[in-house]
Amino acid sequence: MSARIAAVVGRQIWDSRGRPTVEAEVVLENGAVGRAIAPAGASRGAHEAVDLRDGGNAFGGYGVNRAVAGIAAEIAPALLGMDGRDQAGVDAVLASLDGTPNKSRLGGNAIVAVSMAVLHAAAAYARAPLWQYLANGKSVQLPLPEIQIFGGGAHAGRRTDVQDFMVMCPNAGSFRRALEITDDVYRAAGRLMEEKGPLTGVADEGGWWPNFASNDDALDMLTRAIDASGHRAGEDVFISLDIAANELGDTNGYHLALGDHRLSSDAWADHIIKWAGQYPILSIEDPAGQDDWDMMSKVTAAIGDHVQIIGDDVLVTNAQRVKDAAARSVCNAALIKVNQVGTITEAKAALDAAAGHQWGRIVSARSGESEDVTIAHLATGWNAGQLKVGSFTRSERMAKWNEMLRIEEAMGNDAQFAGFAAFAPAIAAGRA
Ligand code: 2PG
Ligand code: MG
Repeated sequence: MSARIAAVVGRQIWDSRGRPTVEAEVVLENGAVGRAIAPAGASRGAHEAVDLRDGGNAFGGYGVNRAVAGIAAEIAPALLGMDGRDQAGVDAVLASLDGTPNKSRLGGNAIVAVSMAVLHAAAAYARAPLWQYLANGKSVQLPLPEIQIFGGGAHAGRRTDVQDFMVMCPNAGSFRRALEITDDVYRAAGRLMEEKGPLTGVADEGGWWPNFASNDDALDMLTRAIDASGHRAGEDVFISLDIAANELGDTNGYHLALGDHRLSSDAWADHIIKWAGQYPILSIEDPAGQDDWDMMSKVTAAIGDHVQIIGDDVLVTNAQRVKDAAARSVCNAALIKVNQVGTITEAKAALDAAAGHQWGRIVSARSGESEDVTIAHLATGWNAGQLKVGSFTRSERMAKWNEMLRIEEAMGNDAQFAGFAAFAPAIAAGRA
């Protein structure tokens, strides 16, 4: 039976924030089915693909009925009869059908759900797990997880300026062990937060709510939590930050709400460089606003030989921006979020561009998520080396970590944990 696309269905379901989102289901002629759910960001770059929302009063304006209607009226008729294994062909049709540079007409949410569902259907047709279908016979490594302990920024009412306080365990030796160590740190952090009081729950991605007087306090607490967990800071467990500085300013300077500091771009760069010397920091995402490339280059030049500097809002999973940023040594790693650009093919192109410059590659979830585990398979099958999902609580996050455990088990004796090999060569050589 053929792999031709026989049906494409969209529906409105609900995400981890209780907001509507798009689910797409694709059926091939032989009966193979693929299904995927669009995630949604809160701290978004200006150059990202745009979700189509209904607006108005219902569901806070977040409804996706128009996006779902577009799947039925335009996307399904255009894809019917195409070969479901022709991901590039399908994605090209989706992009040209939309016709806008940012997928705003049919909606990045509709397009990404369909693009990912087609990929799942093709893997089902090949009767292979998605990661294996993507690996296509090449040997791939299990990604190094980057896991949130405190969630701040736009995910926690801007309670801290820095958005994600995370940990990484590159010496863990296996994915399973990395999760076990992280669990020790997460629980130790909870105990310390409770002692300090008041413990006020969790942020959007499930990390502890950041009740701190300053960003430095949060870094101190995270370092203490690592020590209290019985693991060694800077050996077993490293700190990784997503500053998401786009939310704090840009070339004209940055505003830290904690303490009401205003800093020039240069002073903010110095501040971050100082943090990297004071704390066991291995990775820093978006130290600069999306257009402040000079500042980010300054940080990369100062510490990029031993600290991973990741572009997220700065690069928006766009292959051309990755190439431009590489030409100016803006960073040494790229965050890869399929819904930032809209299709699997375009996200893969950004990943390949980053790999071409020997950058680190981190496949990432969004702050609005669901039970969809596609990113676990992309991080593994694309041999990205790193995976960022959010915290170590709440099932929309745990679903991805648990899927990684199944993948690790399926690999059996061939399982290889990326560890320091997941970083740009200078960092890998210096730290390993
Ligand atoms: C990020 C993500 C995930 P959001 O900035 O990297 O933490 O957040 O999905 O809100 O853009
Ligand atoms: Mg980010």
